[in-house]
Amino acid sequence: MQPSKPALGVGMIGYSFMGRVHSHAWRSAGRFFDLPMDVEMNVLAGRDTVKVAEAARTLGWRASEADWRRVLDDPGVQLVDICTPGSSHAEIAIAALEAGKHVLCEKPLANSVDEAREMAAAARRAVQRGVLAAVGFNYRRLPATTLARRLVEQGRIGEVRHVRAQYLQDFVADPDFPLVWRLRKDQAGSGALGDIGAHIVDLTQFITGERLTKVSGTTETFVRSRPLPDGSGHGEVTVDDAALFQARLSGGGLASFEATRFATGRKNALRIEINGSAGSLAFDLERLNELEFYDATEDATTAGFRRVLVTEPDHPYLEAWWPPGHGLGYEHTFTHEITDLVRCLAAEEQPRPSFDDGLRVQRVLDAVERSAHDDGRWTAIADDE
Ligand code: SOE
Repeated sequence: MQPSKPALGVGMIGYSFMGRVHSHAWRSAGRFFDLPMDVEMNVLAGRDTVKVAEAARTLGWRASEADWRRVLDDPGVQLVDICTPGSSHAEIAIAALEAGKHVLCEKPLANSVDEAREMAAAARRAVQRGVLAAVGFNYRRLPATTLARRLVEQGRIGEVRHVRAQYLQDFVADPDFPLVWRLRKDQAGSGALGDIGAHIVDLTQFITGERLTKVSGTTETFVRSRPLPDGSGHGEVTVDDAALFQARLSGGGLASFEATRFATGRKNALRIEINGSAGSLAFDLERLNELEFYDATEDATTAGFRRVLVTEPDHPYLEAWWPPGHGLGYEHTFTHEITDLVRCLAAEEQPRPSFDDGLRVQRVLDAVERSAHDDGRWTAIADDE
């Protein structure tokens, strides 16, 4: 008989888009990967008693709760998964860590550097008590992006000279799209910058292993007034619709970033190209099972970008999935995120990205905003304390 595994009771807060994908991941991780703990989806919390009970039933949670604080008192919960808008991340995460619960928090970590700094400090205190915290930058968990990181680490593209990163969406391009929480600074912190720009900043730092050291940027809000969701009139858009910035990297390279919700026709197009002294890599989320690789050391008569189909069992995470050529999707990034997290918890190791990694991204977002308010002045990114 197999020895029984320790249980990991999970309490999740929030059940819209992110809550739904996280639920799928909590349910599937242990069915495809050999996890060292048994995940129990114990309680789902949300403000509306009826809706959260219905969501718990549909998404596979054992119980529901209308007050997130009660999740923190629940002895059956060892980990709190935060899938709420950014305005409540700091309060919930700090309270959960103080209550001795591990935390997984959706990105971006917070709505401001001050909040992120407090969260990172709480995580550093918690780790002394064996309590761990991670932030959910899910695109690190794709086989293709993890392979890209490994190739950079192995020196296959040499020294990083350029990063060209874009995250393009168009879901608010229609001026009649309502003033949802993602368009309100008090709830979301920022717009395209924090929502999707944060992903390409994290991915750049993850793949290259370098940091952004200074930025120069500009932001724009194209549609400044939108219909309120309840139909009672119009309200002001208080976040950016688009952000463009350039950066210097700690290894001496240059990087450019574009995050927009106004790229009509582009639904969820995250693209990143890295040019190194010995070759290049290119990734496009709309073709997420592929990685382009150019090896500049090859004979010039036959060298060229080759499309690597990242579906082999020896590719990252692929040991658990389908035969070669049978690709993965968006949801698998979260399944891999949960798998890596549970393995770290069982090994009592700090999961990555940590709250310190989240704070580093928050500092970049903040520097871009300050630069944009000062006509694009180059703005240094403070080192972490
Ligand atoms: C909406 O813009 C959104 O869902 C982001 O919040 C996610 O982080 C991104 O993965 C997809 O787009």
